Amino acid sequence: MLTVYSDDHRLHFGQSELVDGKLQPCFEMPSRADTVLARVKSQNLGEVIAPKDFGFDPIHRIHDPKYIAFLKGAWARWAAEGHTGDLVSTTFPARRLRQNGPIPTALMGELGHYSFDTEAPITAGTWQAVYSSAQVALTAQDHMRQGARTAFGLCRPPGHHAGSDFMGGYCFINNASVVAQAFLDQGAKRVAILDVDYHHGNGTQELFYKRGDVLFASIHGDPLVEYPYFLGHADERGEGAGEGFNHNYPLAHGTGWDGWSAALEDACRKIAAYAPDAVVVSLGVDTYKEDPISEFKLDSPDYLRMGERIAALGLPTLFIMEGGYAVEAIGVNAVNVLQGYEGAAR
Ligand code: Q9C
Ligand code: ZN
Repeated sequence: MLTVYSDDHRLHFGQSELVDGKLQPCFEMPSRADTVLARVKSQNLGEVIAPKDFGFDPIHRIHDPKYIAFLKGAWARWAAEGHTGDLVSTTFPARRLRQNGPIPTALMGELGHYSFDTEAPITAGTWQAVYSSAQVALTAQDHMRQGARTAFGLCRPPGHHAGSDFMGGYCFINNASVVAQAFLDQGAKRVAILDVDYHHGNGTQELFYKRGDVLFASIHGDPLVEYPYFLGHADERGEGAGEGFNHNYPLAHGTGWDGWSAALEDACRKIAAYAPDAVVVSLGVDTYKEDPISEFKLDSPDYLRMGERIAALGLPTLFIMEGGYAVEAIGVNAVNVLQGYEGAAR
């Protein structure tokens, strides 16, 4: 399996995140991608290539160009104001504040408009890393356009919490959604996105909620008790043309492979019935038993089984890296999914 990877991810290095009222090092750190890349190489998964540049058009198919322009320019504005620390929003337009009023002109106000939490810090190199992460995904997708059955976009930063015009949860551009749209724009009739990250892919759900050409299935911690809290319940089934094409599997803290794989089985049956031309997997491995911010109990061999079940769909499948914070283990776990897939696909 081809892997696409860029060193540019290192340019995004948030200094801290608020945990228990204290600033601690960000869980979403550069060493995550290094660990996964090292495992790809040590297992001889296949060739590793650098991304090509597909420009802004495929990104603008998913995200509001005003949001993207804001992301691109935010650090320069912040630095021009004399700041040196990470740029992080602290104010958000909650219910009964104006959601669609005038966009603030002050940097901090505009940032709040385009954010839903404090967990996507903008640093000096964030834009370049985010842009390259999207190009990593698009280059893996392009490999499949040329005929490959599968590919791995080793994206960092991750993307599935980012929506049409907002960042949050370590995410800025929704890489999985960008490549799903690219498949459609190249002639696919239907694409399924299977999100196996521990957290609900709220951004991806929002982007395709009213559309019938993308099915979204997500297995995640129950939002009653887990981030991102405000989306991801089982009764969210899609709207309008999207009715019946959104499938959420909220699971309790403590869920292990038995409960998790039952949800995967159901999701895979829904995907098979939908008969998509391609599957995009939002590959988070924060379901691991030792993940520092998560509460599922998957073990490393379970990820082989996960890959095998996905392969049994018999569909072209593009894997896009999302979360996973047990840095030592995420290489083994992510590559186990890919090797499980290839073992069964062969
Ligand atoms: N301080 C992804 O896995 N914080 N994002 C949760 C821990 C946000 C996770 C609380 C977690 C975002 C891509
Ligand atoms: Zn996650």
